Amino acid sequence: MTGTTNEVRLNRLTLREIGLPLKEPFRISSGVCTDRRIMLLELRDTDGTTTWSECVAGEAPNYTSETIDTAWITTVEYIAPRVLNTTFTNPEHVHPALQHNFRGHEMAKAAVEMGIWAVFAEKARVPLAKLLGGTRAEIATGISLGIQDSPAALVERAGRALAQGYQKVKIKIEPGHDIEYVRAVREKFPQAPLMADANNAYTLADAAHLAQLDSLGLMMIEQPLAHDDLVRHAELQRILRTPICLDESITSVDRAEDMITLQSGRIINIKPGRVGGFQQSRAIHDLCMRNVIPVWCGGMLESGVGRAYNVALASLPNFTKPGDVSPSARYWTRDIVTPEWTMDANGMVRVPDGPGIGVAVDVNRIDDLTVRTQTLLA
Ligand code: OSB
Ligand code: MG
Repeated sequence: MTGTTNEVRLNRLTLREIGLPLKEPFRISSGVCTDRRIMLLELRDTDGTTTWSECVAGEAPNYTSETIDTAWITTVEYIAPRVLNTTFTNPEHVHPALQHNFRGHEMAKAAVEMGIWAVFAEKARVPLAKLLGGTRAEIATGISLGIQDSPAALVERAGRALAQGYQKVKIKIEPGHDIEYVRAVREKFPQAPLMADANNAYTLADAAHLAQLDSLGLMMIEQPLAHDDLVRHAELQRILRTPICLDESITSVDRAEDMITLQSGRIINIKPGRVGGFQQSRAIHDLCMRNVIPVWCGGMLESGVGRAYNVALASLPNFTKPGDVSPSARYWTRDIVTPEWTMDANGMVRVPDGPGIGVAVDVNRIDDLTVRTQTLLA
C-alpha cells in the first residue's frame, strides 16, 4: 500500500549523536568497531507526529566513503533543505527528491527517506512493514561473527550461535584468517548453514585460493573483491562454484541490474542504508524477485531503532535467506528501544504489529547517551 492518501510535511528535524559501546569489539577485514557512534534523527510532521530513524554510517570510511561526520554535515546542509516544509503525497517520492543533482551520501539520505516512510506509517496507523508490502510475521535470523584470533575461538562462537537458534552463521574472513577458519567450523558442524564475508579483502589473483572454499558447502561468499567492482566479480563467479553475494557493490537498483546482466553474483545482501533507503531497497527486491535472485537483509551494527527498519524491510516476500538482524542482546548491554529486540529458540525475530516502527524509543536513555544535537526548523 503506497498510494496512501496521507501526506507528510516535516517542520522539524533533530539530529543526535549517541555513543553506544558494543559488548565486544567487532572486527572485519576493513576495520574494527568498539564503540558505535550513531546518528539518530527525530522527524516531526506538521501535524505533530514524530518518529525516530537511524543513520548507519560508521565511524570511519572503511565500508563506504561515508562516516557519521559526513552524514551529519550532509543532512544539515543538503538533505534537510530538500525535505523540510516540502509536502510528500507518497513516500516513494522522497528518494527522487534527494537524488536530483545530488550524488552519493546514500546512508545520510536513507536515514531521512526511511524516517519519512515511518512518519507515513505512523500517520496511517499501520505497521511500517505493512506499508512496505511485507508479508512475513517473523524474520529468520543469522549472526555475523567478527574475525577471531584462532579457529578454535571461531568454532566456539559458531557453536554458541547455533545453540541459540541462529539459522545462518556468517564468518568474516581475510587473508590469513580464511580457509583454515571456515574449515574448522565446517568440520565441527557438518550440516550448519554457513557463509563467509570478505569485505573486499581479495583480488582476482586470489581466485584459486578462494576456490578452496568450494568444498566447504557454503551458502555463499559475500563481497570478496573491491567495494565498487562488478566486472571482476563476474570473472570470479565463473571460477567459483560457491554463489557470490554482493554487498558493498550494490548501491542502487541500477547496480543490481548490472550484477544480473554481468552475472557478477547470484544473491544480494540488501542494506537499506547503503542504497539510499526503502524506495531503492524495494526496487532491488522486486527486480531480484523477477530474476529469481534471492535477497536477504544485512546489518550495520544498528541500535534498536535501525533494527526496526531492517526487520520491516525483511518482511517482504523475496527476503528468503536469514537476515543479519540479531537481537539487541547480541550487541548492547541495554538497547535504546522498548521492548528490546529478541529472538526465539528457532532463530526468529517477530515483526512488530503496532503502527509505525513498532517499538518505543527510550528518550531518557538517548538523552543520557547524547554527545551532540542540532535542531533544524522549517
Ligand atoms: O559487511 O555485512 C557487513 C557490519 C559493519 C559493516 C559491514 C558489515 C557488518 C556486519 C554486521 O556484517 C552485521 C550485523 O549488524 O549484525
Ligand atoms: Mg558484508
